[in-house]
Amino acid sequence: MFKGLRLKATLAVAGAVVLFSFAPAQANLIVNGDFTTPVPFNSTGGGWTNFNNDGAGGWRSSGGSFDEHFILNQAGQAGTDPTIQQLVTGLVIGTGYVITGDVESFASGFGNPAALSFGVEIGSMLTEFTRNQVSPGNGLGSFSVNFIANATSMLLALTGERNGDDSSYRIDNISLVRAQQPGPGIPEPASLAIFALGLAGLGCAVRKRRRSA
Ligand SMILES: [Ca+2]
Ligand SMILES: [Ca+2]
Ligand SMILES: [Ca+2]
Repeated sequence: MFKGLRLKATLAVAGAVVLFSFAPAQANLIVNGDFTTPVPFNSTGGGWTNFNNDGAGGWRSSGGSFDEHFILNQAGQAGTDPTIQQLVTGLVIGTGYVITGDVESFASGFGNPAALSFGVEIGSMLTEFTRNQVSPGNGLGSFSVNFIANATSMLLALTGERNGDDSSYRIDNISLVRAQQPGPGIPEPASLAIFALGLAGLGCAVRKRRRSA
């Protein structure tokens, strides 16, 4: 009996390994998302275009929690925001994607941690975050934005100091990948639950019929 149990457990583990190994690794569509290649100041290079940064902003070889990264800073200018952007190509229209990145507050004495000062814009879809959300306690944090592609090429723009606030950010490890979808033939948890409910209902119906017979 114990042998049978052990065999069942082994088969279950093997099954899980097979399922996970079928999940394909999603390719990052961002060029130089880890900023290993330098990005020239307020110019285009290393996959990115950046503008509205002051001398305290721009590409850095190290600093804070990061190795090579980028600082969004413009001394709190009200009318403009420090920006870095990249045209993402190879998107499939109607497909879901997720944008993620690491964020850390830079010069945390400036700005309001509760203001919407960090922006992630893909095409015309803008998501704004507060410093409290992306860099809790001014420490190392992250952001995540989901979207559905409405064009094969879309402009991704990351901005700091939004809405007149002076909060500035170090950013690194920017990624844009296809959102994970359940593989073919693997039922979603929701449909499994509906199936289980259906079975239970069938059981009740059979029992009722037996009782009334
Ligand atoms: Ca880096
Ligand atoms: Ca600004
Ligand atoms: Ca600033």
